[in-house]
Amino acid sequence: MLTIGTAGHIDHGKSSLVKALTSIDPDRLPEEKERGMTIDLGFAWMPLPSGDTVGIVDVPGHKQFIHNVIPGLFGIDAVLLVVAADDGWMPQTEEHLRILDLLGIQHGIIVINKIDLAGDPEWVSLVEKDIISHLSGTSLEGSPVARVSTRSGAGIEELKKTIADLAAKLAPRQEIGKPRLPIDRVFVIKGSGVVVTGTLSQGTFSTGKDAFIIPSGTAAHIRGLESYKHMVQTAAPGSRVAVNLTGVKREEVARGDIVAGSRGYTPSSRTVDINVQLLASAGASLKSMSEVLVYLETRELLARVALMGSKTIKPGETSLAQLRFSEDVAVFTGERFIIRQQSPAVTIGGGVVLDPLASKFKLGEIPARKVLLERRLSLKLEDLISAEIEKNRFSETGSLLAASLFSSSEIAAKVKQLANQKKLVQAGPYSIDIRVWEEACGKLLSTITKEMASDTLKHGVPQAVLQEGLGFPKEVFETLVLNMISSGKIAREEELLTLPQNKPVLSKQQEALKAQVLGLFAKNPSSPPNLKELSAQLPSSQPVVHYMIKQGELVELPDGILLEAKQFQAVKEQITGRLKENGKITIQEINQLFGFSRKYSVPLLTHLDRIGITRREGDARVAGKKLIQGQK
Ligand SMILES: Nc1nc2c(ncn2[C@@H]2O[C@H](COP(=O)(O)OP(=O)(O)O)[C@@H](O)[C@H]2O)c(=O)[nH]1
Ligand SMILES: [Mg+2]
Repeated sequence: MLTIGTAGHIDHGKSSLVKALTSIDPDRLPEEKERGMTIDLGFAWMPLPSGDTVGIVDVPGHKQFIHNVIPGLFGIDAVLLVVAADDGWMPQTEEHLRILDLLGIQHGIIVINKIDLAGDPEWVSLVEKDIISHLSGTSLEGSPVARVSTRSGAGIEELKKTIADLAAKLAPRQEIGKPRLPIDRVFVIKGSGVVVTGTLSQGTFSTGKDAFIIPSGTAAHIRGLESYKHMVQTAAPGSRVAVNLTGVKREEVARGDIVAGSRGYTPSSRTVDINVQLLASAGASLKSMSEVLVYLETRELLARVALMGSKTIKPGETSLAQLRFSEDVAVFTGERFIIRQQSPAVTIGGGVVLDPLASKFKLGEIPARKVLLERRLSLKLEDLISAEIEKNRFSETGSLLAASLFSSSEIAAKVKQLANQKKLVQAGPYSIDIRVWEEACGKLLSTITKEMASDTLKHGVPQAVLQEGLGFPKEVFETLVLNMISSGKIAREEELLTLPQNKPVLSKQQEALKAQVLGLFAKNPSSPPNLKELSAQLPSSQPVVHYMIKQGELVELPDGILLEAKQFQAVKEQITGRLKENGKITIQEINQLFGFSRKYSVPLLTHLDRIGITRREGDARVAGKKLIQGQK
């Protein structure tokens, strides 16, 4: 579906032209009829020989109503730029052309109207020549020219054919699954309720579906859809639609709001990074932090323009900058906008949204920020993805560039391609910048290496500590770890990460400590030192003792009781033997056998119970599960 708009100076015959083409009078307001002038947007449509319908948005030409013109020109596929033959190029023709150029409207037909008043065709040719010179260097350069008179009807049929030819040439509107209807009118129909109108973009709407009003987030329901005076079940992108909404009140919606099919692709922010262009015709330089009126789709918003890296830009110059709004604004990357100054009220420039979810920049951040924004300038998906994940370090792939003019499947496919080309890494639901990934690999390895070197008895570094150090979510960290394990760079021991083939070794000093520890055990077989006593007697022996436990040279029992492994083994065997002989053993017997006090025998039996050698029965111990199984 296509929508075309009119543009041009007041009284040059835009509304008359729409009427001549469609037999619909776009001036619908009583005040418009009375004053004979378009004040607000008008709408009409005409059938094409192809069977399609083309919608027409008629804009006012008076400079006083330019705030109504811009919302009308947003979202059009092509324009009919009307110039009256008797008047020629006028200030509003110029301003409208500037706006069309800033919005990037590439297609149009130049309509020289009122040729009945021009007298001789020579004059019309002069007017045409002048128009062509004005179009030079703009998005409409090279557009076809039609000569008509809406009064006599001359040239109208030919113009209809030119429109049909243009429509056939234009690519159909993109369906990216992110339907949005920037509202240009709201009214109430008795018995139906709230109706909003606009040009549907980037997706389809269907009757019965849910919708959301952005920015308020109010949930609504699409009760009915009308396109070109026909009730439709589904409305296609690019078509003019009237949507009958339930669930919202009249005062909850206004021009400028957006009806969206989901909240998922309409994140909003108060700061939006842009590339801004100051028109050569702007009367003065643009100072950083100036307050301007921003026209975005059908919205009109006040914002400050924070220029990046310069205090002012001169007419004709462009700059990376940031729009700072006083409210949350939902926009898409790649969307164009217009800026006007408030007084005197003139269009001074426009630009394109590069990052709709920006944050206020600090002076020191400007150089790095500019690098990423310059990359976004191409508006190519690959560049946008790489700038986006470089900015965030990693992003959830599912919501990556949600607020952009690309479908989620296009984005997913491109992410996959970039991952195959090793330009980014996919880890679980996240996409990670390749440099961030490589840096993290390096940092992980160097942290582990450093920690291990600082203490040769260390078995590894806790994963949680390493994950926190990298600031990664669990899935990203886990993917990184698995990747490094499979490439043999690191190894995992339970919750610790270590170097492959890492064998804790004792230093000479520690070997000496170990000998001292063993000496204490040999000296006191019936009352060996526990953990606490060891660290009191041999300060700094703790890592050595833990190493010995881990190596199986010492056995740790409850309450910090320690036994030398070979002693424990002997004790275990003797108890096992007793149980086989007598069927049971008591604490008293154990104390007698080994010279232990309860301080040792109780933890010993607790441990043996735990490992299934013994089982408590009354005051005695009998054979445990493990022991019985071993006997069978
Ligand atoms: N003589 C003549 N007058 C025209 C023609 N087209 C429009 N007009 C008159 O020009 C005036 C302005 O037309 P309108 O369509 O309202 O202009 P708009 O402001 O551009 O929408 C009206 O009085 C029209 O009747 C034309 O082709 N020839
Ligand atoms: Mg008009």
